Amino acid sequence: MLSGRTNVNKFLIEEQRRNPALAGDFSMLISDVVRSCKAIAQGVSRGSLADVLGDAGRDNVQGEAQKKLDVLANQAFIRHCEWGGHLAAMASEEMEDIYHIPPENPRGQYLLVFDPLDGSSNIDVNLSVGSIFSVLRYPEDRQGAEPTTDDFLQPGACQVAAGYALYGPSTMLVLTVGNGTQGFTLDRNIGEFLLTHPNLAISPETREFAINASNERFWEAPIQRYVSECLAGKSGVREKDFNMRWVASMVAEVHRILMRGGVFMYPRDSKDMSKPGRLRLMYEASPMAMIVAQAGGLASTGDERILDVQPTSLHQRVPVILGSRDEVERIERYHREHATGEDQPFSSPLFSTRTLFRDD
Ligand code: AFP
Repeated sequence: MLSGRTNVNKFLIEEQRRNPALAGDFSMLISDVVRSCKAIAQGVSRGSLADVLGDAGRDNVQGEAQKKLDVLANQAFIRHCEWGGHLAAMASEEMEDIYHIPPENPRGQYLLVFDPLDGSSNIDVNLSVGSIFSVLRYPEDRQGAEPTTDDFLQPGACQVAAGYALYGPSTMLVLTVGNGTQGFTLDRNIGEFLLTHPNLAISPETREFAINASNERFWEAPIQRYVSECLAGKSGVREKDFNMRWVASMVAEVHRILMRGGVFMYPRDSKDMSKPGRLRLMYEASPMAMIVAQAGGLASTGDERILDVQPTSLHQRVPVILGSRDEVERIERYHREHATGEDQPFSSPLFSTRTLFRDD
């Protein structure tokens, strides 16, 4: 039976008509990405039945153990997106260098960056995971030349589109092409993503935050201040009680924030000084920042907006604070106050330097 809902292809074609800057085969490129996500959803949902769980037996470029599904999901993106003629090159969390389109296929005007399976430590315990993607333009003056890593190093503000697929109780696709953020649900009966959550909007206020609290001792001071104020609840300066969540899958956390507000933090910490955060800029932080910003929220490192961060390498890490606007702005203020020393505890000279209360 026809549901009357817009499917993702119709949505894309209408967006492309509305915005002539979405040149060439833009809608067909996103359709290829969508097909990759459907294939991954199928593998994830079959789990043990398809023998896709467990370690692949090797590490990725980050030195993290690859899961079998990490590898399969990476292959799904390549297989579905390399032949259409819409891409100049691809890059992924699972590949050290950029992926060149095979010479037998035509090249297109876009670059695709993706995390094929984010939150993959959740796979073996059957919890939500997702795929994240970002579309950039292949610089015009480079058309025809062999793509290099430098072509990818564009700040998030240059993204043409960003999205994620969430493989949860239902499979959802959340997508922005720069005109709001839209949510689609996979109807498995007809194999299509249907628009179920048009124009998602993140409430500016929240009483919910998400952070891996086991890292507390390593957090930078502004985050320690923010979280301790949330934990103090009604009896503290915030004068309201907060709730906390941690799924350890960024896609699931961002999705919750799009649905009911909240703030997600993976801040800079001192656990490993060589890493300025855990999350990757180009295929985690930047696409999520665009999705969140298009839904009225904010994404920041604490010191600058994530969409403004100029990448210097493909697998660069970055601190991430995103979600409800008021909270992210507050955390940015705490960073500024820390930089100027304004957040130092107030110490009154009354009791230590004057003799008024001393027993001497
Ligand atoms: P994996 O994809 O390696 O499981 O990492 C997931 C992730 O990048 C992000 O999705 C989570 O928010 C974060 O890492 C979880 O980190 P912790 O392991 O510190 O909870």
